[in-house]
Amino acid sequence: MAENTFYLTTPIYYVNDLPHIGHAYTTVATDALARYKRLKGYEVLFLTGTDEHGQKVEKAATEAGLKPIELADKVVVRFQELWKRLNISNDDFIRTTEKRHKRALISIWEEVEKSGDIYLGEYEDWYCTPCETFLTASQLSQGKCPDCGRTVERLREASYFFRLSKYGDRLIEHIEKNPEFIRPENRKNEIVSFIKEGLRDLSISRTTFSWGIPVPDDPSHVMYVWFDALTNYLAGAGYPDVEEEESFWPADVHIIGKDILRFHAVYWPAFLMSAGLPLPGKIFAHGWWTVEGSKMSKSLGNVVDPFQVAAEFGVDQFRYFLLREVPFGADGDFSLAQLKGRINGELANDLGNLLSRSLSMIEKYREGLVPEPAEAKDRTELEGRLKTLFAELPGRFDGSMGELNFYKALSDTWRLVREMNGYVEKAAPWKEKDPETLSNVLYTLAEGLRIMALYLYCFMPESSEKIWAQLAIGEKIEGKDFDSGVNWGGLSPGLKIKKGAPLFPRVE
Ligand code: ME8
Repeated sequence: MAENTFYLTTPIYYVNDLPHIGHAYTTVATDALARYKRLKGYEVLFLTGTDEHGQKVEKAATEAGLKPIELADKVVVRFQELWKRLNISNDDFIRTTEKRHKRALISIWEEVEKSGDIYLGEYEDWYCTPCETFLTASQLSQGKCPDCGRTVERLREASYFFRLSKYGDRLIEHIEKNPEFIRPENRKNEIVSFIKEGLRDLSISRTTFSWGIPVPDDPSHVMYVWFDALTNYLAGAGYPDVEEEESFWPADVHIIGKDILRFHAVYWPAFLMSAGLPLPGKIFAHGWWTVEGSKMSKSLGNVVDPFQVAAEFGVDQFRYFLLREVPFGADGDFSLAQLKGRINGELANDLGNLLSRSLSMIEKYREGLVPEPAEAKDRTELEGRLKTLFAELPGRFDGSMGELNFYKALSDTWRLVREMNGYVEKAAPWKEKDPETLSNVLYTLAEGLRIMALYLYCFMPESSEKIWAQLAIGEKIEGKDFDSGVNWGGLSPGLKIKKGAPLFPRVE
């Protein structure tokens, strides 16, 4: 693997449906981590894309009177537009209908076959088409799919099988030796129990439909959509053409929803072991969003359209809400009341006001010039407390980001935003008579804001850049070095600030 690189991925999303808030959630979270890693000096590969083969897509296309590729070509644009709209900084976008993906897929199939792990057999079981999953009778819930609750069909067909049963012990060993491999802990425990119940060989080809990549030397079969889809992560790293030392593979983290953990934490590592390839460093399964307390579903008509939320409330407001509302890993509920509460309470009041007050005072008392900090005369305690908190934040923040605990990274940062507000009240620059002390307070506010913007950048890139622009820093945060940037004292006195429109307007 190449040095100092960081490779992270989102799931590739099915093109049978339009993007919704769930897709936005995973991708925004991955974007936050990608942006953070870049600021930390890593060469990052952030991959997302679309999953375009399989029965589900074929069915949706037929229903829409389109060929599968026509449906894919249409829907993929919506995903790409959404990522642009949400300021997602993915370095690559992969579609499973691309040549590079097909090449990777055939290659891994051949490697797995060489290991003797593929055999031809016959498959008969229950199948849930929306979830593209075979289910045993005992997995059904009242005769229906346990995940989506929909009707299942009985399927019987000739099928190639992958010897998954052979990999149980090795998987358990890997999970035990690498405590960070499956996160969070409760999800890891579920996977461990699933493996310990005993793994059945896995059907990895289909003959009942044709929308997929044909099995090498037996084109009457197409590869199982999950075998196909998971390989995108290798294809995105240039497999099999890029040399190992040059490659971003293995991925550092696959970020996914809890619904697809088994595919990522059991099947995928087993395929990789069989092909003799290294395993990803971490698989993080986040929780599931409900909407105003109910499961999000087309039939209930409560599917949240991320384009609409962004248009109505703002991109950064939406991004902030998603990562601030619930700890990453836990389930959450999307409600307008909560969203508005966060926007008005935290973004508009705590942060937006702090910026506009601070800049107004610099305009009023120092003609808009960031003052030279002076040794505080009688305020050392106030500033001292604030500076100690600023000095402590990098370690805490890095720790939280390392665990993908975006919620904690944000709440710790917010604690400082609130401390800064408390500081303004106590320091009361509007009453200050001593010019040096006043300079010091104003500098402290501007410098605190500069640093806050660095912390918030990975969550709210556009607003953070605006804070820097208003402080007239003359450089962009993107491309900066985080570690030196968050040290106190980086703001140059003498800059002529440019107070702008309120950063986060209140919403009704
Ligand atoms: O599963 N809350 O694609 P998909 C939170 N193509 N996240 C949600 C969500 C919700 N209510 N609904 C969806 C697939 N998600 C496969 C993946 S990867 C090799 C192949 C998110 O379009 C969550 O990340 O059904 C989930 O894992 C993903 O969307 C499923 O997207």
